Amino acid sequence: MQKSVSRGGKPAQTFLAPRWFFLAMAMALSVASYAAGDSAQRPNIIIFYVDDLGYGDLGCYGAKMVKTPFIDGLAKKGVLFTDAHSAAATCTPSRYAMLTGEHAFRSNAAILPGDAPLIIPVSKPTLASMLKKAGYTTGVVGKWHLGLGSGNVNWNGLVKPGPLEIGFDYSFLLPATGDRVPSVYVENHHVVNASASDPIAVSYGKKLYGYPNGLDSPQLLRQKADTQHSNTIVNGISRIGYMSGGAAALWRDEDFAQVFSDKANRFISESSGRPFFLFFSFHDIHVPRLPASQFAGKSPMGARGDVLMQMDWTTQQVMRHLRKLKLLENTIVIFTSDNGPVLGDGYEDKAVELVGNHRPAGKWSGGKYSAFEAGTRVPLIVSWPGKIAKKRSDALVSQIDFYRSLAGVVGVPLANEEAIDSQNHWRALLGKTDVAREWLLEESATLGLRQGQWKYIVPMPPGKAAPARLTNKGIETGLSKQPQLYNLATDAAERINLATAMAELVVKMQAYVDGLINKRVAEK
Ligand code: NG6
Ligand code: CA
Repeated sequence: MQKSVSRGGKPAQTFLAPRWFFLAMAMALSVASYAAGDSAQRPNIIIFYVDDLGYGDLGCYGAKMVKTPFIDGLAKKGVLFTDAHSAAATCTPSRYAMLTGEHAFRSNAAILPGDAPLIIPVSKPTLASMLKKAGYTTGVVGKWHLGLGSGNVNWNGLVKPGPLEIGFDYSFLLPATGDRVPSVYVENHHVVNASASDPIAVSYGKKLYGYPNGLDSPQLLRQKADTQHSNTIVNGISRIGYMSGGAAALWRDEDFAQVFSDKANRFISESSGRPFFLFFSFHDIHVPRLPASQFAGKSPMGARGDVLMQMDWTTQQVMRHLRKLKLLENTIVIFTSDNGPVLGDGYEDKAVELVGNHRPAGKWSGGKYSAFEAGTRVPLIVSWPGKIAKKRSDALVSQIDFYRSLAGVVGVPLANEEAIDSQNHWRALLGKTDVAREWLLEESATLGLRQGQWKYIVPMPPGKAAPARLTNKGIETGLSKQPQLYNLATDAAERINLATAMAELVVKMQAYVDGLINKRVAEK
């Protein structure tokens, strides 16, 4: 369509308008008819999104020291993926990418403080708004970490824009992370139990008083923390950032699993009759790890093992509820993680000391934050009882593909400028084929490109601080000032850098990355 070209002085739009009009009408009709049609038949969709769960952390992915029987059961009836990826090695960029179908580097979305504004523009279509168009009731329960408000949010008034402005009908949130203030729940537009007589203030700069902080009052702490996590103490745990007020609104970390599963189940009950989309976003197994009493001390791996068990239980609570409502057969369940695993992440909770033989990342190197494979290679299980059979799939897929894949399922046509990094791999997600992505981008402090067995890691630019392959906190970053090329088929651990020996492939893969950085529309 050359809409700017004109003939004989007349704007070309005059000639094109009727075609656009018919196309637009056809699109509108197809959506409307789908939305109005047999909505009862359309599958419900749940994304269980665990925080910081590693490739090797589940029984069905080889874990021995910790038991995850319920999720193993899901895998027994569904498709278990061995080469599935979050879009990034940290939370905010992964979530941004999954919900928008666009890589986070395009809008510089990085880990956010707890007072950050919403980073998804309200004008941008999202996975939730797309499904809403198709007649779905949409909800998000749990960790958000995509910002709220538009700067200087008033925690005592209307907290918006947020999920409700980008396509969700219902939200019950932990605004940022468990280790960041404000340590309160936000339901739809309001802090739960906010009180005008005890107003909430939040700061990520200036110190606020009202609650003790970790540096001044270490004797009040239940877990010792690093300096970064040593600000406001809530529930015996110091967090990142300062907060005052809102005493009646403060959460108890030990309640998260119960509170979130109750809220999710209520959302499901209230939406039955219409198809629903639930984004169930765990706090587990992120720090601070404070399991409910029924899980505390139950695993041989300390707090990290306990919250893994709790995460398994939480999934079961929601799935049991589905069974009770007889919705199991008509619900697609997608179970995955926002980034790879980490042991010590700010608190002394014995995760490092008690890990024993357990390998949170399985056979891959790195983990959360890392450019190595375990940064983004995470568990993915897709289950749809009665519709898909048990299978282990080696298809290369990304969470960024949920957008176009699900749009295909519910029949919503997408513009070329929408979800530009997303590809429709629905057949692969259902285990009907092992052919999916030819290439896949892994985002961390740099970019990595997968093509078949090859893994290329873009070197850090000369101006950036010298990266360490291993930090003093034991985190294998995978960053280097040199290009890195690995053959994952023979070198899963990314130890033998072939970049010099295979310089031509490096040039090709870098050119491919450059092309992806510059692209503006979805691929056909
Ligand atoms: C980091 C925090 C880490 C964790 C992470 C976010 C420090 C030193 N580390 O900045 O503890 O909160 O942010 O994790 O502050 S994520 O899973 O949400 O990406
Ligand atoms: Ca995370």
